[in-house]
Amino acid sequence: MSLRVRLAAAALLLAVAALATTGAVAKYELTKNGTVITYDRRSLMIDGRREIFFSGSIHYTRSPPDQWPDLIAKAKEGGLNVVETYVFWNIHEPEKDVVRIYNFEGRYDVIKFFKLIQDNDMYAMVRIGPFVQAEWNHGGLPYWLREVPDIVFRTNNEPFKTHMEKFVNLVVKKLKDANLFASQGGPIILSQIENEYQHLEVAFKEEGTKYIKWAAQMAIKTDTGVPWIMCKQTKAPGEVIPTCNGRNCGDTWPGPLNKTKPLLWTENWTAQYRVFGDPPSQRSAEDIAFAVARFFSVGGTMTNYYMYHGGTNFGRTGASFVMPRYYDEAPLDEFGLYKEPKWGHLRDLHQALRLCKKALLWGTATTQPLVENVEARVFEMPEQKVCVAFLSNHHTKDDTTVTFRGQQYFVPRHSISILPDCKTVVFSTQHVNAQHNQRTFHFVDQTVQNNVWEMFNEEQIPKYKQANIRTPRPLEHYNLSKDKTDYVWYTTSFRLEADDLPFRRDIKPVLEVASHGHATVAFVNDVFVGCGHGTKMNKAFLLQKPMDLKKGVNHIAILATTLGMQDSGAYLEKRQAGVNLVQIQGLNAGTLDLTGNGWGHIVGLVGEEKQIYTDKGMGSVGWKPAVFDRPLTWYKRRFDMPSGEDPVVIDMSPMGKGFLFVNGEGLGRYWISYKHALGRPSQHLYHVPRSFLKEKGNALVLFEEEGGKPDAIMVLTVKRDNVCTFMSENNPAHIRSWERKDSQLTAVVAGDDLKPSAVLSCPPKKTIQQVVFASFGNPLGICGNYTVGSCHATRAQEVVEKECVGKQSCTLDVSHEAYGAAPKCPGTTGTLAVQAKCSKRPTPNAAAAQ
Ligand SMILES: *[C@@H]1O[C@H](CO)[C@@H](O)[C@H](O)[C@H]1NC(C)=O
Ligand SMILES: *[C@@H]1O[C@H](CO)[C@@H](O)[C@H](O)[C@H]1NC(C)=O
Ligand SMILES: *[C@@H]1O[C@H](CO)[C@@H](O)[C@H](O)[C@H]1NC(C)=O
Ligand SMILES: *[C@@H]1O[C@H](CO)[C@@H](O)[C@H](O)[C@H]1NC(C)=O
Ligand SMILES: CC(=O)N[C@H]1CO[C@H](CO)[C@@H](O)[C@@H]1O
Repeated sequence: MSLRVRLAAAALLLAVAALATTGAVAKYELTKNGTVITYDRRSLMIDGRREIFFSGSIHYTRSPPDQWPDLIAKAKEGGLNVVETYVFWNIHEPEKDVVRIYNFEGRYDVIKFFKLIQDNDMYAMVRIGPFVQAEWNHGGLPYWLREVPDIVFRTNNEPFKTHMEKFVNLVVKKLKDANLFASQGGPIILSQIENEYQHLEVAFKEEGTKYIKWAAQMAIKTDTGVPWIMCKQTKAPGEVIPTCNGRNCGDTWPGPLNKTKPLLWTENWTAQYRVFGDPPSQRSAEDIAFAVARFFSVGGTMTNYYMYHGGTNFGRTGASFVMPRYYDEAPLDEFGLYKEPKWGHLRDLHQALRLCKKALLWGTATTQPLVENVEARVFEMPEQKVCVAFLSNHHTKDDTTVTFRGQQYFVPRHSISILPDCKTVVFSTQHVNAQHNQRTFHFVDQTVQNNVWEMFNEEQIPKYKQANIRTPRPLEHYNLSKDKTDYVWYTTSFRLEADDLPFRRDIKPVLEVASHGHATVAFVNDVFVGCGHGTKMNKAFLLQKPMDLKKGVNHIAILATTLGMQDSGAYLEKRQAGVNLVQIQGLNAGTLDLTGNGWGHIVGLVGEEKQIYTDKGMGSVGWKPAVFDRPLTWYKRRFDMPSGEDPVVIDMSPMGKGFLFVNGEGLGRYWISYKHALGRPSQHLYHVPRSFLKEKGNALVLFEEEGGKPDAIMVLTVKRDNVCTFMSENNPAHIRSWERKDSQLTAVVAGDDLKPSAVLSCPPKKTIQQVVFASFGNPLGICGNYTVGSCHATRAQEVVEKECVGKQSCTLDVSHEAYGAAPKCPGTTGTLAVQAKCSKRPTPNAAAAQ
C-alpha cells in the first residue's frame, strides 16, 4: 500500500467521524484498492457513505451452480443489495488426513458464488462460523472432529480451537486470494464468526466467555479489513458487532449494549425450516413486511431474510430429521421460482424504505403516540425539508383511523404505513399490491413411458456370525458409521428351549428395542417384525413388536438408521445414536435381556458399498423384475428428461422411507410413512435439478426400507404460471411505484393519472395466454380458485382480456369506471380479482380458445 493511499484513507475516516451522530467510529484500514467499511450506532458506512442494507440468505450448497446466476439476479430484482451465505466446513474438509483434502468444486465452489454476487454489483456477507447450525448436518462441523482426542466443541478447548482457527484461516485466505473482501475491492462487507453462541456461553460459563473472546480476537487477527459480526450474542467482544436473529427484532431487541455499534438483523425468518413430522410452515408476506418496517422504524439499517431462497438439502447434507426441501416458503421457492405475493410485496417494501433512506440515515428520530397501540415514528431533517413517518398499529385485531399532522389515515391492524414525505402513504405492510401466483405440478408424457422397474434385494438378512465387528453389547451408531452412511446392522443370536416359549399359541413374545435414535427396522428369523422411530425433539425411542420365536437358535437383526447429525446445543460431540438395549418380554421365564448377549455389527448396505445407484456400480449386482411392497429393497428405472425448462420433481407418495438417487446424485432422504398432525407426509416431492439430468435414460434408483409401490412414482414439472391480482379500489398504497426527485415524491404509473393500478406479469419467456377469471365487485377466494361475489361487473373479463392477452405483463386500472361497475356495490368497495395463465406458446388466440 502506498503512502498516498494511506493518507487518503485517513482523511476519509476523519470525514466519517465528523458525520457520525453518536460515539466512536471503528476503523478498518484500507488495503489495496478497496473500500473502507466503518460503522457507528446509526449504520454501516461504505467509504464513509451511510447505507441501508436489504440482504437475503442463499446458500451455495443448496442449489446447483447453474442456478446461482438466476437466484442472485432475482434477489437483486427483489430490491436486495446484499446476499448472505454460510460457509460449510464439513463439505469443504470432509477428511482429516496427513494431506488434507479440500473440496471447493461444483456446488461447493464458494469463490465462484461470491464472484457472481460481485458481477451483479451486490454486496456479500460471509458467515464463516465455522459452526453454523443452519439445519445442516452436524451444524457444519466435520465428523472427524469428534474423533480428535479430548475435544469439546465450541468452548475453551485447545483441540477445538486449533482446528477451528485452521479452518477460519483457510477460508479467509481463499477469499483474500480471490480479492473478495470489500477492503480488496470485493463484495464482502461483513464476516461472521461463531453462530448464536449466547446460550452456549450460559452452558459453558467462564470457559464459554473465554472462548468467545478468543474467537473474536482470532477472527480480528485474520485482518480481512471488514467488520466481524456475531449473531445472537449480546456481549460481542471489542469491535465485533452483535446482531439479532428472530422474527420481530424491531420489538424484541434493544440493539447492541455498546452504543457505538449499529442495529443489524442477520436472521429474519421468512417461514420456519421443517423436519420430518412437521406440517407446512407459513409466514405471510404482510407479517414479514411488518417486522422489517418496524425494525427500520426503530433505527435498524440492515435486515437479512433467512432464507431468501432455501433450496434443497441434497444427499445426506441435512441435520437430524431435517427434510431435503429447505425454506420452500421463502420469497424464491425451493426451485428458485418467485413465490408471490411474498417476493413482490418485499420488493415494494424495499422500494418504499429506499425512498426514506436519507431521513433514516441522517434524520432525528422521534416517537409520537397517536392512540393506544398506534404510534408515529418520525425521522426529520428540517433544514433539508426531509421528513419520513411510519404509522404503526400494534393492535392485532382492530383497524383504526388516526390523525397525523392534520390529516386522517386509515391504519389497518398489525400494520405499518410508510410516508416518505410525512404526507403520502406509499406502502402499507398490510395491503398487498404485488401479484399473487399459484404453483402447479404437471405430468409429462415422456416420463411415464417405460415405467418398468427392476429390483435388487439387500441380500440375506445378516446373522451374528456373518458380522465382522463383534462386541458383548451394541456399539454406538456414529462411532461405527462415521457418518458415511445412515445404516448400521445390529445382530444377535440366542437359543430357546421348548419350555421357554409361551404355552398359549395366541400369546406372542414381544421384542423391545431401545434406541438412541433415529429409526429402526427389526427382523426376527429373517421375518420383518416392524419399524419404529424417534422425533426431532425426542430422538430416543422404544420399538415394541410381537414376533414368532422358535425352539433352538433364533436370530435378531435390527437395521438402525440415522437421519443426519444434530446441529444445535452444547456437547454435540457426545450425541449418540443406534441400538441401546434389547430385551424380550412374554417368555415363560419372564424377561430375557439380550443387551449383553454378544452383538455383531455391519456398517452400511451392500448396495451402498457397491454404489449401485451410479451407472458404474449398477452392473455389479444382479437386478430382477421388481416385486413391490418389500422392505430393504433397491428399485430402479430409467426416464427421459421432460422437455422445456420448468423445474422437475419426483413424486414419492407411494413409497415408505428410504433414500433417492438420480444419475448417482443423492436427492435426499424420503419418509412418506411418517405423517404430520394433518395426516400428510411432510415432503413427498423431490427436486431434480435439470443439471443432474441428460436427455434420455436417466437412472432413478431408490432404497426402500419399509415397502411401497414404485410404479406409482411420478416425474412431474413445476410451474407458477397462474398469476393473479386481488386489489381493492381503496388500497391506501395503490400506486405502482414512487420516485423521489429532490424532496418531492412522484408517483410512477402506467397512465398519466394517479388511478390505482394492478400489474400482472408472467415468468421470463412466457406470455399471458388466457384470462381464467376476472371480476370487479366483491369476488372471493385465493389465487387458483376465485369465485364471483354478489356484485360483479360484466365487462371485467372483456376489459382484462383486451389489456393482457398476448403480453408478458399488463397494467390494469382498479376503479369501477374501468369495468362499468355500479359506483357503490351495496356494502362493499370495489375489488379487482384476476387470474391469468402464462405459457410459452406464442399463439395467444389458439390458447385462449381451447
Ligand atoms: C490499484 O490501483 C492502481 C492504479 O489504479 C493499479 O495500478 C494497481 O494495480 C491496483 N492494485 C490492486 C491491488 O488492484
Ligand atoms: C465498543 O465498540 C467500540 C467500537 O467497535 C470498541 O472499540 C470498544 O472496544 C467497545 N467497547 C467495549 C467495552 O467492548
Ligand atoms: C466412540 O469411540 C471413541 C473412541 O474412538 C470412544 O472414546 C467413545 O467412548 C465412543 N463413544 C461411545 C458412545 O461409544
Ligand atoms: C374454492 O373455493 C370455494 C369457496 O370459495 C371452496 O368451497 C372450494 O373448496 C375451493 N376449491 C378448491 C379446489 O380449493
Ligand atoms: C431457531 C429459532 O430460534 N427459531 C425461532 C424462530 O421464531 C419462532 C417464533 O418466534 C420460534 O418459535 C423459534 O424457536
